[in-house]
Parts: sequence; structure tokens; C-alpha cells
Amino acid sequence: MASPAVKKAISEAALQYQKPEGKVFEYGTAGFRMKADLLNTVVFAVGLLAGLRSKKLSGQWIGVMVTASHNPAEDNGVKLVDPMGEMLEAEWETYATKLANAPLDKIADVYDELVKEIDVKMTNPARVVFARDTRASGSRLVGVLNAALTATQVEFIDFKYMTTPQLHYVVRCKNTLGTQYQYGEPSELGYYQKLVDSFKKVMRGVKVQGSLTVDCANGVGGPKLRELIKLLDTPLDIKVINDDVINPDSLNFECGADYVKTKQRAPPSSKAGPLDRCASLDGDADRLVYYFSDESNVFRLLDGDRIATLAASFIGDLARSAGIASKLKIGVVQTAYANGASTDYIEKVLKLPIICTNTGVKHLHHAALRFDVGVYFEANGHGTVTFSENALKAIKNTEPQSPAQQRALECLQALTDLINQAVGDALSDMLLVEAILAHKGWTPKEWLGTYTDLPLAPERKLESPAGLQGKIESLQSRYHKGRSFARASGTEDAVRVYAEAASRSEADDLATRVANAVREAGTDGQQA
Ligand code: G16
Repeated sequence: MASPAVKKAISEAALQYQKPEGKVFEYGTAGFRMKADLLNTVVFAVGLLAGLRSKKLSGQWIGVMVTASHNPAEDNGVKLVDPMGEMLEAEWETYATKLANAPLDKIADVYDELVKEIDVKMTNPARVVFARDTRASGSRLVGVLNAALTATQVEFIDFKYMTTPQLHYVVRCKNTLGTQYQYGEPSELGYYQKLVDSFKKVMRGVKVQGSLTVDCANGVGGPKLRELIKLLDTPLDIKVINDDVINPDSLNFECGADYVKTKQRAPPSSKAGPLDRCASLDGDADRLVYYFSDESNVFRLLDGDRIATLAASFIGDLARSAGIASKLKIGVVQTAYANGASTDYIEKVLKLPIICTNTGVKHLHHAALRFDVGVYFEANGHGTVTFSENALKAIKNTEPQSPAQQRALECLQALTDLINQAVGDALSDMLLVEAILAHKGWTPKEWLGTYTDLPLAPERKLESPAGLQGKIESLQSRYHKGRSFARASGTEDAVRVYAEAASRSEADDLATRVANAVREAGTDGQQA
């Protein structure tokens, strides 16, 4: 039971805020996300829950990230990070939803009911770390979070501005400190140091060709990438663009990974020449896509599917050279957004098993843990690689019989540090891609040449979803290699329609028909 003093403190603190009338909140794909001015009471509820989650887990550190990632500047959001840097356990999402919807004059009672329902030992310590992206509304929301944590007597550390993956990293470090699984130093500097040291080890004896232009979506990734570059005294020539965090409206505006992926074009601000390597982060730097323009100035995208195939093939080759391939189950996790050609390539050329999950990295992450080496990426560029305990042991304990085997083992070992295994991380993924391209001696054109994507139609956004599966299936069967689906966005007020087919015109046509069908099914949807 919560003490009367804590309940009183919660009630008093909560009454400073006003609950938006008639709004129902739901903890979704990426926590709570909406227009920033609606978020005060939601953030307050998340603060209360973070403390309870920590107490329930005997005082382990829990993370709270204030960000709306790829969404427009006027949105914001909040999500919880579990002790190993993973997304919040699914069962707790319903508790978050319950608290967020509690009337303010009853929130202390709902909190107390949850204490009983979840069976939280209130004498346990509670510890929370939090951070935010660069959105203007972030400081107000962090103030609200602070009020909830103070009312419930939670010990907390404010890490100020961070990328989402940096916060996940810190949470994992905090909870593994002093154990044999210590993940790193729980600080921003510790994060950079781990990336820089491991990158240097992977890069021993190989050179990066050419330069890389990185579009930072005018988000928190910009200043953080600059910090990383300062410490990376290797010949990696990175040109940083779209790193304006002063003008709040520029965030994700005509730039960033989501813009590049959905519009299938480079940000207008990009000045890179033909065949130059380019990459885009999203607003909180957990997504990464690569691209370039070819000799005829045609835009070429290298998205999450491409990063997954690149990483899986490289790690597979290293495992073979290291003589441990037979001990490791390597697999790839994708969603329905994966281009059909990438799925074919993984199955037929790389000969690796694939698991397909629902959208949302939390689903992919859990599926990846079923492999010794689980490579998971959403097509939007959100993903990473996980290594099981068995994989880590095989890499560490195998006695090399030749210099080549030794080098492969060293490289694998360094990759386990370079890759942020807690969560998809654009900065870590970027160094991974750079390292692999350097090892293979590949330009982006050679990377693209590994297989040919099936043409897809750019996503269209409709308001409100509808149960149209039968109709969509009948539509897609009319197109050669046609595949299409519609789903409600978990982060925006929209229905997303995906379509691919053997030719671009067929894909466009299919997308239009499915979008129309969604509209006719009783919605007044609009294309964005
Ligand atoms: C979030 C999730 C991603 C997911 C995306 C889907 O991305 O973290 O795993 O792919 O939402 O968005 P929607 O449901 O709108 O299609 P992020 O980068 O915005 O946090």
C-alpha cells in the first residue's frame, strides 16, 4: 500500500495539471505520442509508473525518454525503458494506459490500486534515469516528470539531452555495473568511448573510402554525432548536415530518415555528388537509412532491409572464418514492410532463417533473442543485432588456429561492443555499416547490387483504419508480385498503406486502389 503521505503528495502534485477533456490515452508502439500540449498528465502518470516499475524490480534503474522521434516538431512523447535497455514489458503497457487515463482527483487511488494489483513492495528503493530530445516542449515535460518522481520519493538522475539509444545504453550500464555483464560506463562519454574503441578494433588493417554525409534531421543526433566525431580520430570523413537544434521548427522538416524513406528522395539540403555515401538519422537517432544518387542522378535507397542483409552476410562470413559457424544459429527478423526481394535474398542467397513480426522494434527485439545472432531491422532503418550468451562464449573461448581465424574472432568480439545490443541505435549502426563497407571494399553502388528491390509505392497516409483485409488481398492478387497491406499507425493519427509489385507503375496503381478502398470503407481518409 502507498503511504497516506505519498498519496497526498501525488494528489497535490497532480492538481497542478489539467487533463485534456475527452482524450483517451494508450501506451502504443512507441509509448505515448501526441501533440505536446496534451502530454502533461500523461508524463506525470509515466513518472509514477517508472517508480513503481523500479520498486517492483527491487530498485533496478528504469529509464524514461521524452521524445517523439520522427514526428513533427509540435508533437512529443514519452516511453519507459526496462533494466536491460529494452522496451517496457508488454504487461506494464496496460498499467501505463490505466494511470494515464485516471482522473486527476483519483490518480493517487489508481496508483494505490496498482500497487496492490502488481504487488509492489513499497519499501524497495526506486531509481529512474531520464533524458529528452531537443524539442521545445521537452523542458516543460521533464519538469512534470520531476514532480511525479519527487512526489513518490524516487531517486533520479536527469541526463538532459540524449539520443534515445544513449538513454537505453545508460540504463543497461547502470543495472550491470560491477557485474560480469557490465555493459559500459553509465555516462555519455562512456557511450562514445565504447563505440570509438570497438570501431578502431574492427577497422584494424582496413580503410574507409570516400566521405559520408550524415543528415541529422535537425535533432539531438546532430550534436551527439559531433561529439562522437571528436573522439573518433580515425580517417573517417563525416560531413554533418541538418544539425540545427536552435530553430525548433526545423526538426524532421524536409530531412531525416523518415522523410528519406517515405518520400524516396534525399533531403533538398543535401549537396552530395553522384555515388557519394549519404545517411540520415531520425529525430532521436534510433533510425538510420543510407542512400546515394547514381551516375544518372537517380536516387537509390539503402534502407533497414539493406542494413540487415549487409550485417547478416558480414557476420555470417566472419563466423565461418572464425570456425564457429556451426555453433551459432544466425537469423534475421523483419516485418511486413520488408521488401520481398530482401526476404528472398536472405533465404536463398544467405540461406538464413527469417522471423516476421508485427511493426514495432519491441516485437523484433524479442524475436531476435531466439537466435544466437539475431539481426533485426525494420525497413524504416530501426534495428540492431543481438548476441546470445552462447554466441558471446563461442567468440571469447575459441582458440584460434591461424592468424586469419584470430583476426575473425577479434573482429567479432569488437562487433559485440560496437553494436548497441540494447536497442536500435543510428550512431552505432552507422559505424557498423562504415566498417562493413570498408572490410568489403564496397561503394554504396556495390552494396545496392547485392539484389534488386521490388518496386514499391511510397506510403500514403489515411485517417482512420478499416478492416479491409479481404479486399486488399483480392486487389493485390491482380498484380504481378503484388503485395499490399494497411495498418493504423502507432505513432501518428493515420492509416499507412504499403504496396509493392513487379513494376513501379503497378505498385503505384495498387497503392492507389488500396488507399481508395480504405477510404470507401467508411472513412473520410486523405492522402498526406
Ligand atoms: C516507432 C517504433 C518503430 C516503428 C514505428 C512505427 O518508431 O519505435 O519500431 O516502426 O514507430 O511507426 P508507425 O506505427 O507510425 O508506422 P520511432 O522511430 O518513431 O520511435
